[in-house]
Amino acid sequence: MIVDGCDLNKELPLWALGPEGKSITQKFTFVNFKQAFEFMTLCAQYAEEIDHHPDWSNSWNKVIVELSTHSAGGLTGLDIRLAKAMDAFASQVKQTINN
Ligand code: H2B
Repeated sequence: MIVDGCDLNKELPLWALGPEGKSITQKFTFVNFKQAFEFMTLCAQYAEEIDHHPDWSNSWNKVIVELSTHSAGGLTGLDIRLAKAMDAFASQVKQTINN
């Protein structure tokens, strides 16, 4: 599926398409709660900057994320932007803690 010029399979391979193609989801797994929360903090700051927010839940070292543009009733370029940032934050946090 292509959203705002982004081929989801190619550019966001870790994300799965939700029901009816109206959202994308990913389960992020970290080594512990501290790392998961560090990831969530980075995401929250970015979400505020772009005024676009994830639907998510956290259970210890796991963060389950669903992205969708509520006002549009489906996926937009803002979800793509947030998804790419979240992928980058996840690898940033994992490197920081593991090194
Ligand atoms: N986040 C998401 N995921 N979808 C929206 O439609 C949305 C949002 N709308 N964050 C924004 C906030 C809107 O409610 C505010 C008023 O700009």
